[in-house]
This record gives sequence, structure tokens and C-alpha cells, in this order.
Amino acid sequence: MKIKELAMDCRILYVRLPCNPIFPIGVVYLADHVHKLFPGIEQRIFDLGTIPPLDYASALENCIDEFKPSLLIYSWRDIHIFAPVGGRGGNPLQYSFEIFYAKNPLVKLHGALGGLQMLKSFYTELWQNQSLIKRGLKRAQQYNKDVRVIVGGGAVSIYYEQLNKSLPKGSIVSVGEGEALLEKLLSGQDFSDERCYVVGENQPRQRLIHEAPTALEKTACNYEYIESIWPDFNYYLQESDFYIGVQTKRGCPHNCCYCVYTVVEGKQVRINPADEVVAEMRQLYDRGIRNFWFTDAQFIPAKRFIDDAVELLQKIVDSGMTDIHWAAYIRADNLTPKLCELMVKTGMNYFEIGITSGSQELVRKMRMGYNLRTVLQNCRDLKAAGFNDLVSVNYSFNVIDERIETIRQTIAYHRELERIFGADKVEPAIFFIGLQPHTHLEEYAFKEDILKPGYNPMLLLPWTARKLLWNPEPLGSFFGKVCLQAMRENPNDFGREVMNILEAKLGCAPLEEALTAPIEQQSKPKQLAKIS
Ligand code: B12
Ligand code: SF4
Repeated sequence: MKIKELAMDCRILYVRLPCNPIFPIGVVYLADHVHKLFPGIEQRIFDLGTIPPLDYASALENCIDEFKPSLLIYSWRDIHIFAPVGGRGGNPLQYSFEIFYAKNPLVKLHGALGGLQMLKSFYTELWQNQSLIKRGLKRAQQYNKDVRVIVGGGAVSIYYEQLNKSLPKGSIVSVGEGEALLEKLLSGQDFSDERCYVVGENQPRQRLIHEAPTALEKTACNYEYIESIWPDFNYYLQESDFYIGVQTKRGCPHNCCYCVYTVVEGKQVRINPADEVVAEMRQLYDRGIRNFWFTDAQFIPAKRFIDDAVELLQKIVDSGMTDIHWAAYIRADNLTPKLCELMVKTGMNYFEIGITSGSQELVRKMRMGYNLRTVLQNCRDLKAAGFNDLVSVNYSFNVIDERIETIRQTIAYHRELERIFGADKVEPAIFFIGLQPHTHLEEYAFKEDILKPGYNPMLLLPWTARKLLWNPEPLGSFFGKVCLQAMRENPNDFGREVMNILEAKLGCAPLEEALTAPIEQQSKPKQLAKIS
């Protein structure tokens, strides 16, 4: 897979495909990396997240007419629709539960219509993004007949196999981080060992996504340069509530059965030097940014990375940026009192803990490596250190071996978190696992003949959708009805309402029971629940 040297006279246009306005940190980092290696290359960032939908195509074409790129880099962030809350096409969880579990035919009909609307919006978005890629290519060919297309980003990393059929021949499809691929491509090196394939030329290698990413020493992003190649950069500076992404590390060593981050980013944790992270934040700070999202798969992936987190937060304190806030995914089993103190001191005002269940037995079965007792103790330390803001606790019921007792344990656990932080500060985010490709859960679904290898995870027919939204019987209909009741009675506080209904129906276990996984359960082979 050799191509001639592209760097000379290359003009790179980064197009972030339509997306909710989340800061496009991926393309920013790519452009920064390319600039550091090839300062002579002309680059431009164009973010369709900031453009009204009716103007997507014309705005893209205008940008191409003006910039005349020779390399088009499309970044596609998300296509996932199993959001637990109102997504772009409505509330998928509500619609699917109405179809599957409602007794009232009118409610079923509402679900069916809503579901159709949602599928329409899902397919429209898929079709629209693919057509923007093709349209952009065609337009750019008017100026450079050899223009090349590369497509990457979060969504592509997960659905790269399916996109093989729908992207223009010759497009390079990239999985995971793109820096090394661009570097090789632009310097004319063979890039076939990178996590990518070329549409129409070769097929994605088996288990491509499981290959380890190329190591990279990250330095502070140069925002002076980014500002100069991104005319709409200010869009994200205007609103004071945007959380701007800053990555402090890559990779997660864990093995949670439903998670794909650990393969997208790899299991090897690579820490970005603290001084570089702070230098990057400082540039944003000087441009008025006060809210940061540490976009790591996990901010503290394991105990051995606690010192790195301490070092970073201490350096933020030392930098004098005292009026900032930050948020992140936090594995709360990896906190120390010192770290808690620094988290509060540096302005952490929101974090998400993905414990998935409040039952130690289930947490173990899902291969999550959490000790729930430690999580509670660390949360107490965090509160004692002065943390008085929001915590979102992600629960996914019914993944593996869920029973009435384990639900009661989750309630006990949740109530204890409320006692620690205050009921108004702990938000239960109720997810049902959306089965994603390349996860242990998918392997299990193959083994159990629930899904056939080669199925298309992007083809959302009702019967596939039912299997991909993981909520197996015998408890599936019970949860379905509880969720429908909560949506009906208190849609604005859905998570808390679900917890209240579950407690009213099933009661609450003693906390100690939640924290103890019986020995015989531990030694049993790991069992994933059956799906109906
Ligand atoms: C942090 C994060 C969030 C944060 C973002 C905070 C913020 N302000 O930035 C929060 C919690 C808000 C969030 C929300 C959601 N997220 Co999210 N999120 C992530 C996470 C963990 C990291 C993303 C990130 O910023 N990484 C750091 C940057 C630097 O990396 P990057 O953008 O991926 O870019 C790199 C590569 O992708 C690549 N690349 C990017 N573009 C291109 C283009 C080319 C050509 C090439 C070669 C390479 C390339 O190179 C870049 C630099 O290395 C990823 C999972 C993961 N581990 O990647 C999920 C992920 C992106 N999220 C995802 C989803 C679905 C969502 C939601 C839609 C969930 C929901 N259903 O509600 C929401 C969106 C909310 C909204 N408002 O629309 C999915 C998207 C894929 C999918 N399944 O469709 C991911 C992949 C997780 C997953 N497996 O489900 N998310
Ligand atoms: S700890 Fe979080 S990011 Fe890591 S594998 Fe588990 S769910 Fe995924």
C-alpha cells in the first residue's frame, strides 16, 4: 500500500461530519500533529457540528471551493442510537420499551411510530454523512483530480467493517487514533501496518481493531496555530457552558464485557506528560475557557496511574488556573485522600462512575474489576475533601445473571451513595447495554446463537434492534414495565423514578449483602445472561 509522497503541495481539509456541538478534539489533535511534522502543509478545519442541517452540503462545497483541498479528512464521531435519554431522533429506550412491553395498544402504537421516526432519523443521518463524503470528494476533484479521502473517528472505529460497502472506492478507512497513519501517508511510507484498509483495494484484516495502536509522545496542542486554520473556532468559546476536550492519556487496561473503548484505544495506557497537558489547558484558559472535559476512556484507569493523576492535578494547582471546572469518567476505586483533595481543589464539578451494578457479585461477573466497598470509601473521602457537586452513576440492569436480590442490592448501594453525597447530587443514569461490535458481550451472543457472525450492527430492523438492546428475559419485561412507568410518571427525573419504583416493588437489601460476593459465585465460570 505505497503511494507517492503527498506532503509536497498537500492541502488538507478536515471535515468533522454533523454532530451535536461537542468540541472536535479529534481533528484538532490530528491537525496539530501534522503541523508539527510538516509545517509547510496548508490545513483547514471545517466543523459541520456548527452548521445548520439545511446548509450542510452547500457550506461544505463553499469551503472546498475556497480551500481546494488535495486531501479530505472526514471525522465521524457517533452513529450510536441506543441513548437512554432523548437523542437526535427522540428517546430510543422509551420507544423500544413501548413496542416490546406496553400492554395498551395505543402506547404500543406510539412506540412503533416513534421507533419508525427514530429509524428514519438514524438512516437519514447515515445516508447524509455518506453522501457528504461523496459530494465533498466530487467537488474537490474539480480542483485536484488525485484528491484522496480518509475517514476516521469514534463511529468509524466501531463500524469500520460495515462502512466498506458504502464509501467511495479508494477511501482509506481508519480505526482508532489517526496520527501515525497520517504521518506515514504524508511522508510516502507504507501505511499498511497501521489500523486501516483501503476501500476496493483490500479488506479489513481480521481483528484489526484489536491491534495495538502505534505509540506516540503527545505534546501540548498549539492553539495559536489551530485558531489560524479554523475560522469558526470561536463558536466553542462563546458559550460558557461548553466543556472543551483535553486528553491526558489513552488506553484502558480493563476488560468490562460490554465496552469497546478498551479495544478502540488499546489496553496499554499511555500518559501524556503533565506539563504538556497543563500547557495545552493554559492556552485554552487564556482564550477564556474555564470548563474542561478530560476525554480519557478513564481518567484514573488503575491504581498504578494514581501518581500520574496527582502529578497532573498538582501542576494545574501550581499553574494558578484556580477558577476552572473539569469533568471526566472516573473509576472511583482508584482514589486516595490526596487525590480527592486535589480533585476538589482543581475544580472537578462533575464525574461519571460506570459501576453498572451495585451488586459486587454482578460487577465481578461483568469482568469490571471494581471493588464496590472501596468505591464507597473513596466517595466518602471525596465528600470529606469538600466535593459538593454532581455525580452521575451509570447503572445497566440485566446484563448478566440479574435477579431480584441483585436489584435490591443495587438499590442499597445507590442509597448509600445518596447518603454520602446527598440525594440531589447523585444522578442514577439508567442505561440498557447497547450491544457493540468487538466486545465480549458480542462474542457471547455469537456463542449462544443469539446473533450470527456477519450480522450487520448498523442494520436496525426491529428484530435485530431487540437483540442489540440487551435486556434479556426473564427480567426483561419487568424492567421494561418499570421504565415505562417511570417515563410516564416522572419523565424529567427518570433515573431516580426507576430507583424509587424498584424499591417500592422489591425493597432494599442490607448494604453488606451488596458488597459481598459469595465465594461459590466467584468460582463459578462467568455466565452471561440469556436473551429472549
Ligand atoms: C469523552 C467521550 C464523551 C464525552 C465528551 C466530552 C467532551 N466535551 O468532549 C461525553 C460524555 C459528553 C460523551 C457523550 C457521548 N458520546 Co462519547 N465518547 C467519549 C470517548 C470516551 C472519548 C472521545 C474523545 O474525545 N477522545 C479523544 C479524541 C482525541 O479522540 P477522537 O475524537 O476519537 O479522535 C481520534 C481518533 O478517533 C482519530 N480520528 C478522528 N477523526 C479522524 C479522521 C481520520 C481521517 C483519521 C485517520 C483519524 C481520525 O484520531 C483522533 C486523534 O487521535 C469515546 C470513546 C473512546 N474511547 O474513544 C466515546 C464515544 C466517541 N462516544 C460515543 C457516543 C455514542 C456518545 C453519545 C452519543 C452517547 C449517547 N448515546 O448519548 C454522547 C453524545 C452526546 C451528545 N451531546 O451528542 C461513541 C461513538 C461511536 C458510536 N457508538 O456511535 C464512542 C466511540 C463510545 C462508544 N463506543 O460508544 N462522550
Ligand atoms: S473501565 Fe470503563 S473504559 Fe475501561 S473497559 Fe471498563 S467500561 Fe471500558
